[in-house]
Parts: sequence; structure tokens; C-alpha cells
Amino acid sequence: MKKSFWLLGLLSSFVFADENTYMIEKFDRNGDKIVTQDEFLEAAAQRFKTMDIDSDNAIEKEEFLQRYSEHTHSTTKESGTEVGQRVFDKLDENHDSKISEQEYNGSRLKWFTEADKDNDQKIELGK
Ligand SMILES: [Ca+2]
Ligand SMILES: [Ca+2]
Ligand SMILES: [Ca+2]
Repeated sequence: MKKSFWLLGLLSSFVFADENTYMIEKFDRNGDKIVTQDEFLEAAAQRFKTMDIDSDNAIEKEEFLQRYSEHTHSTTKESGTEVGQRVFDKLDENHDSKISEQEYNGSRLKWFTEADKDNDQKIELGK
């Protein structure tokens, strides 16, 4: 029992330390191993558009859950809908059951700021 807890802690700290690598792989467009805030927000805007299926500038819950429903979370075994529901509630700050572009970008920006530990508006490896 103790050992598995220890392993779990190790695993999650590994995932956390690797966040910058993840972000660079996902959002670095010109291959310079740096994600600028512009690159990041552009990617966020595009993702918002993809998710907003009926193009009314809001992601309704149904639209949002479509992205999640096919997947089961690999570690917690939660269904995609459960995970999606939780993420949605977090993003929908004013609880009107829609995610506005502002709410979406706000949460993305928070993620960026948290990952940008040296505050130079760039995500780099190890900083
Ligand atoms: Ca929509
Ligand atoms: Ca909202
Ligand atoms: Ca940085």
C-alpha cells in the first residue's frame, strides 16, 4: 500500500515537471522550442473556434462534451463525460452553461502564466 502511494507521488511530480515539454510539443509552431504568448493564444483561439460547432461565439455544454464523450480517462477510469463535465464547470465561471471566448482565453492565460515560471512571456524547456 505504502509503495503504491509513493509511486503515485513520483508519477504526478513527473507529469508536472514535464508540463513545459508538453506545451512546447503542442503549441510551438515554428519549431524553436519556445512557445510565445502570441502562439499560445492563437492556438487557443483556433481551438475555441473548432469547439464552437454552431459558431455563436460560445461553447455550449453539448458542444464541449462532444470532445470528451468518446474517451475514458486512462488513469482514473472516469468516463469522458464525467471528466468533461468537471472541466466545463471549471471553465464556466459565471455558470451560464456556456463558455465564452473570454472565459476560455482567461483560463488558458492562467495556464500560460503558471507555466511561465520566469515571467518572460515565453514557455521554454526547464523555465
Ligand atoms: Ca456554440
Ligand atoms: Ca459562461
Ligand atoms: Ca519563460
